[in-house]
Amino acid sequence: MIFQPELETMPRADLVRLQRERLRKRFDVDLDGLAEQPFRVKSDLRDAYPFGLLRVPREDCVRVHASSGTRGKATIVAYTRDDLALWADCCARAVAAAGGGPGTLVHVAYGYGLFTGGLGFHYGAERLGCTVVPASSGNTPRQAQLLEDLGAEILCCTPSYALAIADHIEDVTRLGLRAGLFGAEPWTERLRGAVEDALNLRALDVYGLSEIIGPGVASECLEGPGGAHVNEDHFLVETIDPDTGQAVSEGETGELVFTTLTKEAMPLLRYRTGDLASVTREPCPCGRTFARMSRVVGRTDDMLIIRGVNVFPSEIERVLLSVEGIAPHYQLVVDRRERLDELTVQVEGRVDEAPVRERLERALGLSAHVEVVAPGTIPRSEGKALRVLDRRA
Ligand code: DLL
Repeated sequence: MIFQPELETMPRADLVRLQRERLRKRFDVDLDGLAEQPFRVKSDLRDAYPFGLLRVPREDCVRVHASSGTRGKATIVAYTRDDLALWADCCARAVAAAGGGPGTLVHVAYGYGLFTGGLGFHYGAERLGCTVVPASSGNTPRQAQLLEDLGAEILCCTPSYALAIADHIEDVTRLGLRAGLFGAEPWTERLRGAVEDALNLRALDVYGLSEIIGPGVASECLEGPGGAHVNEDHFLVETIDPDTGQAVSEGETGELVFTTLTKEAMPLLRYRTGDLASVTREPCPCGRTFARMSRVVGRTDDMLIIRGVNVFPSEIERVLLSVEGIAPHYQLVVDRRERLDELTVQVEGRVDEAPVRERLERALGLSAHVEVVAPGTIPRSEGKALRVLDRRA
């Protein structure tokens, strides 16, 4: 189902016209001159903490949220009533694209509170007319129980939390789940397969960030997996070379940059996300005309440099989950011994360490220790998984 077909399937020429009008109105900037505008970055938000970037009186904001602050101090974002409405629309589009509609039972296990995941999906699903189970995250055995008892059809949580919930499900055939809206953290195609097997559902990627709105900046549809439709009537997307700031060509991986076209409280022009992905405007079988972004393949700041070798955690995940018998739970520990960096990869599952080590070495060009630990040893996350423990600092 398409929630707002008049917008989501709009001919691209009309869409560009709408973007042009909105950009002019909001920022007094012409679309053709966008590339000359300066970027905004995360530290602009930190410097303006908490309310320095508000473009409306604080009293006109009806809600605040915060970014998770995993990399430094959290930043505050604020919403007017109309901001909340457009956000709910975007999340309703995501739930509809996952097969939801009025009456669909939607279980929300993203954290409720300052994090945007829980309340974002909550109001999106309500907006669509779904029956929402506002479980929030935590108390994982009860999550499993609720899924079994109430028969939710759509699950919303981080992919790592979906796996943690699956640990507590005795008989997956007793679940009514059809689809899941998973995001807020990087995950690979391999992990998608693991989540789909563990919960017997279609796992869709949903992308977003607090600074831009929260979840619902982009979301995958059931018909055209492999790309999340960017809600381009609200968010203009660019992909740039992170080193030069110049645009990369369509389909090439670059850093995602967003401009909010409609937000009132905290509009942002050319916000650099740090997230690396590619964008295509190829038509999608679902009929939506919005551009699609690939999975986030990494962040400009999550690259590990170990003994001079550049390593992306997502690359390690891809290698690990290609090994038969490895469970989709892992942690990377980076340490410094006798002035040399060491990478230890902890995994669970029924595997021998030597072949995993060899495969990692071949793929990364870096030797790593592999430790197969007892099932349940690696901490399960209730939200964003903490995959890397860097003990060097
Ligand atoms: O994580 C918003 C969200 C909630 C998105 C629920 C999806 C689902 P922040 O806490 O501000 O907001 O973190 C934003 O998380 O810049 C990415 O690095 C990462 N991220 C979000 N979605 C994905 C995804 C929410 N689908 C930061 N794949 C972003 C990879 C993602 N990374």
